[in-house]
Amino acid sequence: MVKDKILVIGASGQIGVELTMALRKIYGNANVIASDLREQNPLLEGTGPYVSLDVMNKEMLHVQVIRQNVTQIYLLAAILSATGEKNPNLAWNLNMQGLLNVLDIAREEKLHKVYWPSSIAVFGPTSPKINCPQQTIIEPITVYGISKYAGEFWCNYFNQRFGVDVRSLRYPGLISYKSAPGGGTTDYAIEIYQQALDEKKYECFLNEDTYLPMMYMPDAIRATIELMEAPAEKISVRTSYNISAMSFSPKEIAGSIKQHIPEFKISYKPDYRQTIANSWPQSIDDVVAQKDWNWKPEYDLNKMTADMIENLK
Ligand code: NAD
Ligand code: AKB
Repeated sequence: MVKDKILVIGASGQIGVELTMALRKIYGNANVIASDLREQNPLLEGTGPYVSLDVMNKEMLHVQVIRQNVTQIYLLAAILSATGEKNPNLAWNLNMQGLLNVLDIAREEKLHKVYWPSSIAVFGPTSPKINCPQQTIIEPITVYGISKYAGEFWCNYFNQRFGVDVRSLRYPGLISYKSAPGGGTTDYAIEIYQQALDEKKYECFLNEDTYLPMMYMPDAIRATIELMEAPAEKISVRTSYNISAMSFSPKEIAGSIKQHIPEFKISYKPDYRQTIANSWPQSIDDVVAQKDWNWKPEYDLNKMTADMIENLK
């Protein structure tokens, strides 16, 4: 069997830290190279190789891939929905050019596999709100969503035209406690736990009945690894797979927290992120992922809350 050498780009981010640690457990510390534009996350220090790398610098990226004998890339560097609306050009450039640089190098160097995440942000106000299917009307209204939708078709194109084995998931909002989130609309569902513990109160930037699809990080990491380890013939979707775990509103997550911290109080002050949230589906149908590679989540809202509070304490 050929030994894989993996490069994680954006390894210091919310997903990158936990995905790098999980990949190191499977492939061995020395075979998973963490890289990012910013400094290494303290949780990764001493656990394996780290290189400072800008995904926009294609030449440097190419040199690293050749020098380190990289065979797989996980590309996580991106600008998320809320930050993207503040700087649309930057979001478009990074989200598109970063992906094209990786796909080009994957084709030239015949990499075994590439992973690139899409998002529920591809969906827009005209998509079905409840159990939004894999294939449906897709008219995103954020620059982030537009870049993810275009990216999905670039992945499909590189697979069909050049045989690049690139795989992708449309993550819902991801909730975790190990590393901070990077500027998304769903970040309230992370901040709320820390504030509930520290302040016993939280002012939410979405209104109380804003339902969004969400997932706990352990499920997201497992989904990513299960997708990447599935035999290629099982992968029928080369744009990006819908995956789902739970759907809740700020009022419901507050209720779940109150079971552990009865004095917790939530108030609401919606801002520009409300418009973004309103444009997304409330829940996702992931039947294709279930059928193709047996996707099944483990965490619901209350199980996640218990784990978040236990760990944040
Ligand atoms: P994040 O912002 O926490 O991490 C992104 C990392 O990329 C950061 O550490 C950043 O320093 C790095 N980066 C930025 N520009 C770079 C560059 N030019 N070169 C190298 N590194 C660079 O984001 P995340 O939440 O970990 O998201 C990772 C991926 O998953 C993104 O594609 C995102 O769109 C997608 N996603 C995330 C969520 C979520 O809820 N976190 C949901 C859906 C999709
Ligand atoms: C965001 O809110 O931008 C992300 C996402 C759902 O892609 N968490």
